[in-house]
Amino acid sequence: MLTKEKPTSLSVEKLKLSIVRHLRTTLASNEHVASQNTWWQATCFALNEEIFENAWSTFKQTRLDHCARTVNYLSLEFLIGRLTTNNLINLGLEDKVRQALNELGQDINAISGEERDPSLGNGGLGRLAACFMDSLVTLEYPAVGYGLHYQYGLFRQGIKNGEQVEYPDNWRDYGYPFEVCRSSFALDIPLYGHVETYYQGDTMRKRWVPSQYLRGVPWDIPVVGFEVKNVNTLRLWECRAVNEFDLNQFNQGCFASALHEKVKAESVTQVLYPNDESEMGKELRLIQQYFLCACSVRDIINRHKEHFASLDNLCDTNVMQLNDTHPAIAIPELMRILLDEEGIEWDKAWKISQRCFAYTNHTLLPEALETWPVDLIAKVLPRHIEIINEINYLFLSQVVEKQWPGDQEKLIKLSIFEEGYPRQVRMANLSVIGSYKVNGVAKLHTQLVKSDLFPEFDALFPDRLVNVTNGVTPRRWLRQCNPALAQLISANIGPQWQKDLSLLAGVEKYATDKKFVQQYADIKLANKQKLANYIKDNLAIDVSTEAIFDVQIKRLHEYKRQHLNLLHILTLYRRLLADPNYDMHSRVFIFAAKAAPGYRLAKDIIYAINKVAAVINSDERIKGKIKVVFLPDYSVTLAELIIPAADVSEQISTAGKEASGTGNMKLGLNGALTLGTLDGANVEIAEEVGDEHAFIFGLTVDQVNALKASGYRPQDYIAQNDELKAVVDWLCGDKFTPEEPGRLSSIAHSLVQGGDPYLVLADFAAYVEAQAQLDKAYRNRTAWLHSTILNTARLGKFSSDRSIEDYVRDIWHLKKVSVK
Ligand code: GPU
Repeated sequence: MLTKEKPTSLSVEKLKLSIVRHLRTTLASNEHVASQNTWWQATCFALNEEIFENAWSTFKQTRLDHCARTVNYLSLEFLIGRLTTNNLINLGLEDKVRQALNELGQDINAISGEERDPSLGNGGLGRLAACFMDSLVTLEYPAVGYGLHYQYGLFRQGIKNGEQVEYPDNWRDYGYPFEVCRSSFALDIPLYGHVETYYQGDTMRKRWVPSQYLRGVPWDIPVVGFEVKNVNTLRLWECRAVNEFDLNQFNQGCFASALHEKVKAESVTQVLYPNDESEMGKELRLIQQYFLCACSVRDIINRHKEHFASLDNLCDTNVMQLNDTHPAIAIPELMRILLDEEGIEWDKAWKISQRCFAYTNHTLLPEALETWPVDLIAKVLPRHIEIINEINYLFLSQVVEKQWPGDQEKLIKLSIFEEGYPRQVRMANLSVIGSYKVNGVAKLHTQLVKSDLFPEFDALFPDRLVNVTNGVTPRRWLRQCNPALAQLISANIGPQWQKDLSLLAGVEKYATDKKFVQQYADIKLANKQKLANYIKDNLAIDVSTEAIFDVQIKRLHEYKRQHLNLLHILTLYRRLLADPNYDMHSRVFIFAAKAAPGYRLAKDIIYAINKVAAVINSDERIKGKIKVVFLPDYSVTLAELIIPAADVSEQISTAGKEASGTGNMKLGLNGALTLGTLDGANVEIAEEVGDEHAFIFGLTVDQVNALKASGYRPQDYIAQNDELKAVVDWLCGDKFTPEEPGRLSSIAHSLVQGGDPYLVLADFAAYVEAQAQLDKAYRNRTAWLHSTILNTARLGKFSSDRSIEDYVRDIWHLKKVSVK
């Protein structure tokens, strides 16, 4: 019912033969001795036989279609999650492979469980890139994802005595069966050195004389389309030394220093920086960014040049999408190639370059807007800083000065350079100036990009800034993570929703159908039971599926306000202690979140959640009315377990701070009701689902701005609210940390003396009230189930397929290439 059988020559018999053949000839094992992990690898290799053929067909077909325009998605992060089940579903082979493995005495679930999460991203930005790759290939658009082949992905999180501890994530350890090293496409990338001027006839030319090279080796991961033959490529660059070691030094007995270059080069793609939404200014990070861009731009040009002698028409065959400013150095890199290597004059080069780039902005947070010290760029990329200078000079003198003659303030604000000590390069300004389109990721966010972040750019280039609201792939975030619900939907409206999520609207009429409602409720209950079992097995906490499963899962950040959630939990706890008969439905508060290793307050909040959890969970006086669960090591795989089990989706960022959010979409689709502020895509979610089927609370962007402008005084809120005062005081004492009094006071301190930059206290009362409404609403079971089903039915807009069609229509202008 769920899958249309695709024309594939793979039968159960053939799959069995293939899996056993790989056990024996690829993996040097056999069906009698193979470990589960070996079985898993053999299964992947059997799938690859189909996948790699289709990848070649897709590549060839794109060339045959006159080199149809390809989008190159440049991103420092691709948070793809496990691929085994995803590939099985997309290939339409789930049932056959289950049967094949079954007949070989193996269990498909156990085998897919052998895969480690490739967690090559931090959070929303990296996961969005992965959803977009899934949609692009499923919609049959030519696309290449370009990223880095980190040896270590995002750290694994452990919790020790309540505190986050970080462990290395060696995700590929002894290899990863879905990737293939394409050494024939390796490239050498220049670095450091100086710039020379020389004459070619009468024309003065420049050339970069680098003092070092790095080798970029591509690893390709196939991206399998759903119910289509198309397979696109995710190409991840690994950095290696050009020379393995220094033979001279080696022969003189200096073994360690002979290896120095190798070790240094390999450090470039050793590890993903774990900082979400904060810039770092580290030389190695700049080199990572440049390394990705240089390898990818060179690769794109090489592909183009197989069919065209010049780069004049590069924008006809390619567009490069910058996933935030992280790969913005690609702009001066392409300019350098056009000017210095191709000998194209500036104006023409700029026209070509500008038509190739588009930039997605993912944040308004000032600390996340990247800047690099001019001196650092000048040292690492001496030619690029000259080009950036020239871009800036021409922009200020020819564009800004024309529009606002003599307006010094505009020049200061729009310059790519931020004056000061040290002088900095503003990557966002470079990206806006160097791109033909710039987009925000939700309606509200794009409005704010236009009105607050780049108002002058919007005035200068009125058609440049556009909105593309984010989306999530329904294949992973409904079909794969919630197979029972997917099955139920398909049984009633047919399976087409998987490729056109707007068809979920057809579910609406079943929201009052007794049988459907009961089945929907049974599925939610079963999903809750599965999560409850996991919680019991991993944390030894008993939770009842009768309780409301209230979920906040995302990176830990002050602006996301996990501490607002915590203050509410403390408030309920106090009420229960004061009155054991306090009337509330039982609740399980579920958190999962990683904190950047250097973000002290974020780690303190994790510690506080765990300490509060320990006290509350073991307090028999409250009879299990509240349970607090912090699930360690949040990942794509863990999200796939939690999301289908959620009743409530906490989306409580300070209005204006969350660009979009995408967990809000995943949770809503799976029937959780949103408890959220009017921020990011929450606004559009509430619009789609209807205010009566969500719990919207708190200050709006305008109210936040007005409050800040009038001089926000957090103490006033404490003075006016005894409950708030009491729970903030709790954090300062020893209630939850008897061995270390005051250990949680940093949180209280940030809220009071620290000025409460994210207005937690200002929104507290409204949040507690919204929570009370929600509690009441949950107890009307019929009405709640109705709202829940309407959430599934009305969120079809938030498919990444729709986002991709928006990008194609408004920015990329791609044609589909169908593989037959
Ligand atoms: N986002 Br910038 C990240 O996850 N990491 C970043 O470095 C930056 C943005 C997120 C936004 O916070 C989130 O609101 C958005 O939904 C997501 O990008 C995808 O656009």
